[in-house]
Amino acid sequence: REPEEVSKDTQVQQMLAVARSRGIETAFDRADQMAARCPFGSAGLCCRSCLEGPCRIVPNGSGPRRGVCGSDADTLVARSLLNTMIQGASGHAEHGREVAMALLKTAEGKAPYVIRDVGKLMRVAKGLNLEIEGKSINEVAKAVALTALEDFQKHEGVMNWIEYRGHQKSREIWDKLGITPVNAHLEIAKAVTRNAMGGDADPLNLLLGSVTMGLVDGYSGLHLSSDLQDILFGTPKAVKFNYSLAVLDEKQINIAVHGHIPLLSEKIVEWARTLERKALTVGAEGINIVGVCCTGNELLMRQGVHAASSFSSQELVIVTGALEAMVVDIQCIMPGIQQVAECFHTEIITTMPHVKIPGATHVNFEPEYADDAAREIVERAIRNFAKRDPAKVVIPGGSVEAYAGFSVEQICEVTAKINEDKPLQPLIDAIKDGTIRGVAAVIGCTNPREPQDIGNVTVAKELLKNNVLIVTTGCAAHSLAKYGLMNEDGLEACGDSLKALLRQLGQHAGLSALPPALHMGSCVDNSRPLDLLSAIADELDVPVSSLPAVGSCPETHSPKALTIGTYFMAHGVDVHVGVDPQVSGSNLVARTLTGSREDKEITMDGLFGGKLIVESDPVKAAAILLERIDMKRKALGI
Ligand code: BF8
Repeated sequence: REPEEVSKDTQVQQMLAVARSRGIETAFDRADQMAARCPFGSAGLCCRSCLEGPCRIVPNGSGPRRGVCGSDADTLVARSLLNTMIQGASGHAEHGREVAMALLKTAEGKAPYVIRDVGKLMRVAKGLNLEIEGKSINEVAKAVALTALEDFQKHEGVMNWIEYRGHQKSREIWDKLGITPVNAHLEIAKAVTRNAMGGDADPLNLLLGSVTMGLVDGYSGLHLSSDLQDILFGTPKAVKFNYSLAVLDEKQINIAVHGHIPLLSEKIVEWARTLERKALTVGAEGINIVGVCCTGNELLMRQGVHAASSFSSQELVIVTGALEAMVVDIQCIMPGIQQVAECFHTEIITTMPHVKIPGATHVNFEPEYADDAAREIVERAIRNFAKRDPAKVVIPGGSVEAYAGFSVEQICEVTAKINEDKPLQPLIDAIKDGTIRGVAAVIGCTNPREPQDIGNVTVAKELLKNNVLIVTTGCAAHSLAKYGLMNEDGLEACGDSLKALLRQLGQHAGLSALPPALHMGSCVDNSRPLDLLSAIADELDVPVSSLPAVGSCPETHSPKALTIGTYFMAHGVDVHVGVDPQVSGSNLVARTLTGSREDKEITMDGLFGGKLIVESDPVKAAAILLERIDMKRKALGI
């Protein structure tokens, strides 16, 4: 593909052309080389679960219809989907556990962090039914951390974070189906076991296992991480940042922070400030931290750190030739960054013992020694500045201003200026009278196989022009920021009633208007849209599934995005994916997920009220989402 075909972003196009002219290969090139997709894997019909195989079933019906053990296509596809879900849930659960350990060590005085949001700590403690009277901040923090860690240990009951955050009306359905998780690690181990050769062969039962993974992801991953990160680093408030590859600064030492957990990157921001003067001694004007992927989202939400790239173009940040270090933690880190870095002076620094890349430097991160690791990394970057080759520096021009930081707390702070007693009421009224036709969470990734940003931006614009309010997270948020949907210019994309409302609400936030796409954070912050929906559902005394709300993942690549989508569907929210979820090898599985079976009561839609919508054309996808929004409005009588 030509650069114009791989991305809507002209800076990405420019940097891809630079990379190609220098013989540097990136994910976009590798995606082209992988253009012919394996027909078995694409349909979910390849099984590598044991040494009788690998077995594969031909999607078109010719050849054997069962694997050696007797598993048919339905079982293979359901197992393959569950494998994907296990990966997604494990990634987010591990994120939550790491943060819980950091909070525990902070509360015990063993890690160099401070509790930045004591109010949120107390609210979370109360929500968990913990005693706070007469307790010190650290005592309460320790109790919250230990309650979080129980969600990886307990053997009876229900995960504490589901008791705390789960919507009661959804809980009733999960409990009745026997799929409510007890503890994240136990459920993940069970899912791996049931998926192994000789385990669960019932495709519908396996699909319920996938829903459990969605709930593990949602509660031990998303909610738990957002809550604890807010406690440690502060609950996001409206903040301005810049987006684009142009946020790299030729005159400064540039450090990219990439991955997901903000434990180390927050410290890097701190140490960059502390060591600023040292940068001057090597001829730089300062130290510039830029964000990539969800670590980038975490830092921009709380500190206004500028964001350079979403997932698919991560290697191009290095191709600018102006990056002294790229520091990575966990998830969504392409090993390809090392090959690209070897063409420049950039040092790739891995930081987690279970996420290493051959050829990269490893600086081990433990919360107890966070300062040592962050200091060493910043000092390495300062030393690397002298190795930069000015002849190789190409930084595109022009970046976009954007506003982020829209936590539920921040949204309610704005709406409380209209109705102090019932802050959600202005939003509910707007939904009821049609000023807001519906709410859509545009979330998920960018994928090197897909044209970058086109799906994310098109779905968002189609919905905005129909007065659907957009909330956004993850790399989709990067896409929307780039095209002005997080500043006042984005109002042009909105229908009249939504535009007027955003202007009215903006004045209460000290802005000329709220941005049409409200940036709620990283992928673990997909807890926030559901917290908002749960609170609205409570006010209306209806299930979340009754609300005119949808999710859309137009450009996903990650198992995590599919697990997040399942967590939304388990609450009754329809979810669109624009990329093939690789389940087409089984009609039974595909139609159960998409709600197109005759016996509706055993589809996702019939059981939970929300279904999967698979549509690669973003305009058609938006039309389907609007139909579903209108259907739910009608059922609600609004
Ligand atoms: O957790 S959106 S590409 S960076 S998986 Fe990855 Fe997808 Fe980006 Fe964040 Ni989420």
